[in-house]
Amino acid sequence: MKALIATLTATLALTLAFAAAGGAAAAPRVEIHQFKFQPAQLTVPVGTTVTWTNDDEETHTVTATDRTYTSTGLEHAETFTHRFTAPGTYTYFCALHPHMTATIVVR
Ligand SMILES: [Cu+2]
Repeated sequence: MKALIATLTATLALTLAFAAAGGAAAAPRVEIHQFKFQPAQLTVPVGTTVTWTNDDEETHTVTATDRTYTSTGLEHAETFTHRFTAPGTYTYFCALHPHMTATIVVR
């Protein structure tokens, strides 16, 4: 129990430090709006968690082109997050509307 509390405390301290250091850049967002991911290309540092929000009334998904991750069907106002842990160019799309594509560049 003591170890768990120590771990939680350390995690919280790290989270707070990260938030203080990163500000808005630490939590980049992609909006899904009128059948488009906006921005269509987003560049983030390694270790960043990206949050997608579905602004449409239509259901959408956030699905990696290489299928390494996918959201469930996101209803209006629902969100999905994914953390990018290695540098690269990651394309993704909506499994329900495959013409909807976008890219996360991780540096
Ligand atoms: Cu869609």
